[in-house]
Order: sequence, then structure tokens, then C-alpha cells
Amino acid sequence: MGTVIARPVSDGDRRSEPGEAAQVPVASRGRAAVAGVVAAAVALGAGELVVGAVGVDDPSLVSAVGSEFIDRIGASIKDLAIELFGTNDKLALVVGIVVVSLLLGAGLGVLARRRFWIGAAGFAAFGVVGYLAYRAEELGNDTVGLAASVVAVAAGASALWWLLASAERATVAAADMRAAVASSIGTSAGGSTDHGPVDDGVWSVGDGRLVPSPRSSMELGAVARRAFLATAAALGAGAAAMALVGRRLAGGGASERARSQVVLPPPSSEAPKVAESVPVGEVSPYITANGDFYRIDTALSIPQTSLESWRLSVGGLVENPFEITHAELLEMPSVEETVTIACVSNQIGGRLVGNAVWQGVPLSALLERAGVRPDVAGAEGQVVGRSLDGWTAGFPMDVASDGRVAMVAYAMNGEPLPVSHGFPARLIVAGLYGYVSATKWLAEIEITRWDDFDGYWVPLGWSKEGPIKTMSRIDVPAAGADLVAGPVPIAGVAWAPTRGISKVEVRIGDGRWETCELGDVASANTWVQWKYDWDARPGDHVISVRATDGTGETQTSEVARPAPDGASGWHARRVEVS
Ligand SMILES: Nc1nc2c(c(=O)[nH]1)N[C@H]1C(S)=C(S)[C@@H](COP(=O)(O)O)O[C@H]1N2
Ligand SMILES: [Mo]
Repeated sequence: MGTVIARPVSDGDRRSEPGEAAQVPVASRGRAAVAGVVAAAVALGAGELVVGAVGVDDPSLVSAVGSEFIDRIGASIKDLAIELFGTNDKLALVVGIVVVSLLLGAGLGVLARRRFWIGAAGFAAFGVVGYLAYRAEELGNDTVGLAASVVAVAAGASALWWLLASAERATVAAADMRAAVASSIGTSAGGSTDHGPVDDGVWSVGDGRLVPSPRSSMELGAVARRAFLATAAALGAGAAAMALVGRRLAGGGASERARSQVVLPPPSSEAPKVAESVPVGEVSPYITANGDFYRIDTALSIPQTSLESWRLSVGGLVENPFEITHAELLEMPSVEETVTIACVSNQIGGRLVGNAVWQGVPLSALLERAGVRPDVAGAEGQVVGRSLDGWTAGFPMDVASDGRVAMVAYAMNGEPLPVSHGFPARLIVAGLYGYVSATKWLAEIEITRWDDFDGYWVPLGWSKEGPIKTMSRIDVPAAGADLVAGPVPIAGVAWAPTRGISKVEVRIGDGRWETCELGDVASANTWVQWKYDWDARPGDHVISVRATDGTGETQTSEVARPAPDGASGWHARRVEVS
């Protein structure tokens, strides 16, 4: 009996097909890489879903890994990260972790083509890293981390298995197609005319059994490739959906719910209201709106809490350590104070500084109730704030008792503290950079000896003491602005919290220092808006600014980078006047 396909295509034949290096059909490298990427996405998505469904307020595996990264490595490159990504540094980290995971997935996919166990082992290793990071993460429940890791590994490995099988079918179909085409060219093409219903366009009879016809082999090849792509796309979409649902479930954050229940008491003393006195174009408003306030912290997942479960404990070297609830904190007499806080990482002219009205309980009231032991009441002592996620900052006891504004704040600009700014309570200490004082998501105040404890950033090379340096910033005109000759307002802000600002001067090029007009301030703890009416002449000009603090000391021209104790130097801006 004549056949259309002289040499039937079978598995046995395919193995000996010249040009096919593999002895067994394997997925192409490209498809295997795609399979690996999608499988890694499935693993990440499944992990998110488990955390969202079971853990609710626990951080995700990705964020646990990110936190570990921050604590181990990230901290030392914090300034670089802020420089590169600004306050999006956390988003950049998460994106980075996801991208690296997907790339590793691609590699595992390729390795797993012939030895699936390598892929499975790779996913298991992923899972172990995720789980260990989770255990190290203060916020995470270990059981949730274990469940998320196990499910992520199982889902990722299963997806890889499935996709590789699908990719193999595409390879097999492609080989069938090549073989079928080759053989149909090698024999009497179109032989079907002689042989009755042997070739219906889909199947041919070869050696007494059905084999794909040349045409249908091509179609089958295309079908198998499409099937692989469809499976990969569907799993990829499923991974994204799991991640989104997981994040949505987790993001129903307890703190956001708790915050909406807070009813703020009226403060026992109100902060003086200050009118915007230098309303010049884009100059920073005197009070920074909560939504515009810079955010800097190491928290990839914000620690969550409910009003019922939150406690503030005050302890350490005190006579009467105690714990208070949220309700008890809000029942205590409170103050309202306008205070400018700044980040030590703020560059000259940078935006990591803001001014807000804070309401809270004076630190002195809490320390008095606890009864600080006399041997640590002075320079020997240290006040350490510890957050719900284990971050710490410490400042000298002297600072707590020298009469400056220092409080456990629970409201910011008349609203309960926003979650990203420390809900339900944080420390605010006038005159100190945030990294040594402004503990957000406050859980504990501990009195220690100055020499016995270093806060989070100190072992990482930052100065143990962090008084805010006198600084001034030009807000208008904008950098590189094209200006027209004539009157041009120059304006900005200057700050030296606790000392206040007594004078701000600007200089055009190498000209004389000109004294600026200053706005009103609530106290020496806030920045001041300043303005100078410049009669601009055509040309290229560099505008510089410097401030003098309330003690009469003028801001140094000496340029210092933020590390280890804050940037210094005069802010300058080049403009063009035509
Ligand atoms: N728990 C916690 N509190 C923290 C930090 C942190 O990383 N974790 N960062 C501090 C730093 S470095 C600064 S500058 C301020 C910033 O406060 P903000 O984000 O409300 O502007 O918070 C401080 N409080
Ligand atoms: Mo900071």
C-alpha cells in the first residue's frame, strides 16, 4: 500500500532526527525562559495571595525580602537610593526584587528543560530565602510566612512543570512539522490523489497507522505554539490577579481602619496660627500639607495596628515602667506645636523637610510618670524610641529635659497621624534630625544609658547626635528659569529648629549679600518663608542664599554631604535673564 508519508514520524524517529541535538524532546530555550518567568510570577503571586488571605496585616514575602535587603545592605546605600529614586526608593526596591525574581525564574526555566529537578530545587531555594527573610522580619507572623513560602514554591514549580510540558509539545509539533514537510518533499508530493481517503488534510496513513499529514503538521505546530503562549499568558494573568487580590486583601490595613475611628481631643494649648506671609509663586507654603509631606523610613510594609491592641510602653531605667492604651494617651493633657522636621539625608536645596502642626502628649509628662532614675537623668541618659517594626532612634536625655518641644504626637495638621507618618503615634523632637528622634509607629520608649545603646542608623556610620543644621533653600525662581529683565521675586524657606532664623540674605553672582524680608513664624521651631525683590539685569546669574540663626550664627559655606551628620553649604541656583 502506498503511503503519503514514506517515513512515518514517530517518537522513535524523532530521537534520531539529524539536527535535533537532544535525545528527548525538550522545550526551546526561549519558551523555557518564558515558562520560567511566568512560573516565578505565579510563585510571587501565590505568595501574595496567601499573605493577603491568611495574614491580612502581615507583610508580603517580597516586602520581607526587601526589608532584609534594607537592613543588611540597603541602609548603607540609602543616600544613593534616595538620590536615584527620591522618595520612590521603596517602590524601586520592590520593582527590583520582582524583576530579579523573574530573571532568576527565566534561568531556572532554561535549566529545567532537561532536568526538571533543577528548576524545582531553584524554586525551593527561593522559598527558603523568602521564609528566612520573613522570620527575620519583625512584623511577620512566621506561620503565615511558612504557608506563603510553601504555597509559592508549589505553585511556581507546578506552573513550571505545566509550561515546560506545553513548550515540549510545541517542540514536538515543530519537529513533526519539519519531518512531515521533509518527507512530503522527498516523496511524491500530492500523492493523496492516488490513494483514496488516506489523506483528509489532517491525518495520513503511514505504515498502517495514522500520522499527521504535512499540512496538518504545520497546523499542529502552530496550534501547539499558540497553546503554549495561551497557557503562559493565562498563568501570567493569573499571577498578576493573585498578586493584586492578595495586596488588596492585605492592604485593607488595620491602621487605616483604626485611623478612621480616631476622635481627636481638643489640645490643652493651641499652636499660634500663622498667616501665609510670603505668597510668591511656587514658594513652599508655611504649613506643609500632609499629602505633600516628605516620607522617609525603612518600612517596606507599614506596621499595622488596631486601637484596641496598640500600647505605648515606657520603661528601661525608670522607677515605674508603665503601658498605656490609645484611649489613655488621648485622655492625657496635650499640646499643639508647629515644628519643622528634616531628614539628615536632605541635600543642599533638597525637599526632605517639612513643617506641620503636631498635637500630642509632652514627652516630659510621660517621663515624669515613669520616674527617670536619677543616674540617667542628665547627660548619661538616653531616650530611645522603638517602633512596632523594631526600628530605633535615640537622643540624649538632656534634650528631653531642656524645655524644647518634644512630644509623642498623634495628630498632624489637625488630622489623626497619617499611617505613613507614624499612626497611631510618633515622637517629634524639635531641632533633631528624624533619624535620631522622630520614631514613627511608636511602640516603646526606653530609657537607657547613652553609652549602652545605639539607634538604627548609628552603627551604619551616621552620627550618634543629630542636631539639625541651619539651612536655607531657594524655591523661586525655578532652576534654569528663563526670566525677563525687571522685577523678579526670589523666595524660599530657611530653618534652624529651636534656634530660629534671624536673617536670610541672597546674593547675585559675587555681589553684595542683600537682606530678605521674612514671613511670620509660630515659633523658633519652624522654618521661615523669605523673599527678596530682585531687579534682574539681562545675563546669566547665580543666586545664592544663606541664613543666620537665632543665636547669630550664619550658615556655613562649607559644603558637606549628608553623611554622617547632615549636609551643609549654601544653596545656589543659576538663572538666565533676557
Ligand atoms: N519607625 C520608623 N520611624 C522613623 C524612621 C524609620 O525608618 N522607621 N525614619 C526616621 C527618619 S530618618 C525621618 S527623616 C523621619 C521622617 O518622618 P516622615 O516620614 O513623617 O517625614 O522619620 C523617622 N522615623
Ligand atoms: Mo531621615
